[in-house]
Amino acid sequence: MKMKEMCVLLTRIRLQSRHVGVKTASNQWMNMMRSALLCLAILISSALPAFAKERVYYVAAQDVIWDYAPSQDNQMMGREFSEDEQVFAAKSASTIGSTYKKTLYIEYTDASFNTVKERDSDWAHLGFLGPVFHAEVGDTIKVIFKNKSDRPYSIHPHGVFYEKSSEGARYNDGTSGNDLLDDAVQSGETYIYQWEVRERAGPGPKDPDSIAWLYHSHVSGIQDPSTGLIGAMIITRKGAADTLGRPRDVAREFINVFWVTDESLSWHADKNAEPLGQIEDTDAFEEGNLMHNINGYIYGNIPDLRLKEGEKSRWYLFGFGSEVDLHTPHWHGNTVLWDGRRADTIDLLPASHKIVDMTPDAPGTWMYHCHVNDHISAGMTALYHVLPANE
Ligand SMILES: [Cu+2]
Repeated sequence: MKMKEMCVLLTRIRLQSRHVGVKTASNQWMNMMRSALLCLAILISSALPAFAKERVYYVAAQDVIWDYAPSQDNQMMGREFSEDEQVFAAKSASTIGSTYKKTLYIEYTDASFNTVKERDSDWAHLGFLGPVFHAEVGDTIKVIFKNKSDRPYSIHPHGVFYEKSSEGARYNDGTSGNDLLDDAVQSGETYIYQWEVRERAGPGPKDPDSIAWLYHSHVSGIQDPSTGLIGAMIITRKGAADTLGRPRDVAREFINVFWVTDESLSWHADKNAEPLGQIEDTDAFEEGNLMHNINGYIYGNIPDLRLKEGEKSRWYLFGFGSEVDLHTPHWHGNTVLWDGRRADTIDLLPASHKIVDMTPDAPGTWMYHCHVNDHISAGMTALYHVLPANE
């Protein structure tokens, strides 16, 4: 029954009670007033939109030691690294191996920045990416950013609406004063970024119920992300989110950034090369710094890409980097829907995204890799696991 119809019915019931003849005039008047107030309350509450939320995240830029291949072997093939693979994954007189000093966006539980917020297994696959900011159209995202590293960094978001004081990038835009504070947050300082999640940041007419955008440091738009300061946020269509801002129409979400991260562009490049001393083979050294990764993992080391047969999952796919970064993620065993079309391979370019849905019908452990030849051999490979529906 519609709200207006309910009000009419309520008023009718009250009016009919006048003819019963057992109530006094003042009682009847009170009942009619109560009905009117009740109707007014129902009408107002049905006209108001769901309360927009402020989504608050505590994020630090922090130096860490990152391992692109914690298992120290080729997980996708189930064997030790071959000689060619060792260029990227093993330490030698001319190659650094899989372990680098990096600076990452690390999520904390509160403004004291004492306790790191642990990731559950659903999000372990994020690897070196920063935390996911979930929000629904109409919300505001507020990031309290503390720079715990020793260089100035920022957070520049894609997609969402920001004033100049929350853009996180410095260039010749004619701004001054407080509008420059967000551009480069100095070592030890804290800054609050605030972004409006307007309709234009949410899914378009042909998008699924949620889409994703990158965010990254932009003091240097090249060196900062190469050092590790990059992450993604997920925006859900208005009315389609749960209380945490996540899309209700999918059981699992995955964010994958396909990227040949050039560790020679990291602010820590010299420090990382220090233990090698005088480098014998500079070609091997430069090649070995090109980490062909998904979320900071090579050769099948990305963990917990798990989903269930018959359950709908959403994959937010990004490219990043330079002219070598044309990537074609490909799933064995199952297919995906993109833009209303069926596919098992998707094409990506640097900082572009595509969002696809997969409802797997084939249980098992499957290959998932970039289909560019050179990228397969250099380690841009993974395994994803489809658990049987009855398990
Ligand atoms: Cu690729």
